[in-house]
Amino acid sequence: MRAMERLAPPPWKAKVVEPIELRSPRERRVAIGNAGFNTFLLRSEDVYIDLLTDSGTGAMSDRQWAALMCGDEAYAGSRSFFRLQAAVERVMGFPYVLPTHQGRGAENLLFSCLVRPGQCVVNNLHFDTTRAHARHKGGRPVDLVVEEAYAAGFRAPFKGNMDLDRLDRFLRETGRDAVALVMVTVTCNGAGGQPVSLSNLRGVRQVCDRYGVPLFLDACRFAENAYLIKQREPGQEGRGVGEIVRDMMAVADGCTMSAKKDGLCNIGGFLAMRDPELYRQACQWAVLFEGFPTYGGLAGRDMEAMAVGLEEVVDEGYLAYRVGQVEELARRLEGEGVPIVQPPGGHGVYVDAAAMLPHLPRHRFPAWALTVELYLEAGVRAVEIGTVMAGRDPATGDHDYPRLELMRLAVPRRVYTSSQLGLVADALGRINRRREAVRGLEFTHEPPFLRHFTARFRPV
Ligand code: PLI
Repeated sequence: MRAMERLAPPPWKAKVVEPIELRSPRERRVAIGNAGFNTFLLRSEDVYIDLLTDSGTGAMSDRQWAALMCGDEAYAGSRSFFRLQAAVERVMGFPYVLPTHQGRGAENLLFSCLVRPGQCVVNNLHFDTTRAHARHKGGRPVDLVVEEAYAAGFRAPFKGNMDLDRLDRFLRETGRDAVALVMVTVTCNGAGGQPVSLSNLRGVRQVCDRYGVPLFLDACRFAENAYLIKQREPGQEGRGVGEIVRDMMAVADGCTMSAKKDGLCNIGGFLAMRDPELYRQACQWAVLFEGFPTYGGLAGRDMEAMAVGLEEVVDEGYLAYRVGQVEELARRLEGEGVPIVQPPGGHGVYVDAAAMLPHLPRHRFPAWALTVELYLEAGVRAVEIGTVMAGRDPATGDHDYPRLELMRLAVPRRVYTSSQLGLVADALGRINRRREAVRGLEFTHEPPFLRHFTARFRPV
């Protein structure tokens, strides 16, 4: 693994800017109180540096903005659809494409075709919407990521890998008919934006072939994954990212894609595949859930921006800066003694809140408490990936404690400068030095499901 010591400058300059403002400490106290101590309920104008998500929050290029003007808004047979289809085929190699309003729309179409009630959907680690869509079709989501994904401080190059032995055993014991499909999420968001190696993807394909199970990628962050393969996988360092992307996709029968991440767009997604029969079936569902198959819930202009974004995202200058910026944030946090998931992944840095705030029991939500503290300290918005987000175990009614209690600092694409991210590291450093003073929280309002979006709390 190669750690970059100095961040290369970005291969772009700013042409449009959006003013941001740091509220006073008193205003921040009022804002977070009004939001029920939930960063999802803050107004974005009360946020100084917004690291809630890297999804749909990136800056488009001048070429993407120019492409918007060329959108063909025809209901059927839009020229913009054919541009998108050609870009997907060129970059990823899949001939059949169905645009969707965003990534979860693609999950809905795919699972509507492939998942029957009672069947399992296997993933390295399901993202929430993927898990929810599998369940919505009566499926049973199963996570088979490698064990080291759960060891936050342990450094391994590919902590997003599927555990191939467990996958083989699971498919053998469960039987082909009880498994709808296998998915691999690249990069693995739930484990810290950790990449999946090319050799692991090829191994997953071999196991799937042994049992005749289809394999799809959740490709949201495919370019970041390819760049991390180039950096970390022996034998891949001399290759182009575009080539690595095509090798990653070559193992799969298709992919779901949220263009809000590595499509460099503010909205959009697609389902791509090789099988014409599956495509025909998915078109039927597309008409019902998304729109006619040549627009799928998007404007023609959105498809134009996506086509350009897919070509731009595999640019190695862009990726070196993108991944380098995340690495730099991680280095600065390490310098402050803040415990983080190691090594940093592609799209953000994940703070190990359980390790940072050991005085807080899990039922006082340490990672959530840290998001509140970080907002109060510096107007920075992060997101909890921990106990609150995990929800309750339906069988016992208790919190369904996840193995990791993390706070994610997701870095939007082409948005913030190094000095702005440095400010985030400084703020967490200050909190770390007085960490025993960070208070836990309890619910004042707890919604029955997807509770993190609208829950309200009070400090205890
Ligand atoms: O938000 P969507 O519907 O465009 O995409 C859903 C989705 C699917 N897979 C993965 C790995 C995701 O990370 C994902 C969305 N992620 C969000 C919103 C995030 O904040 O990470």
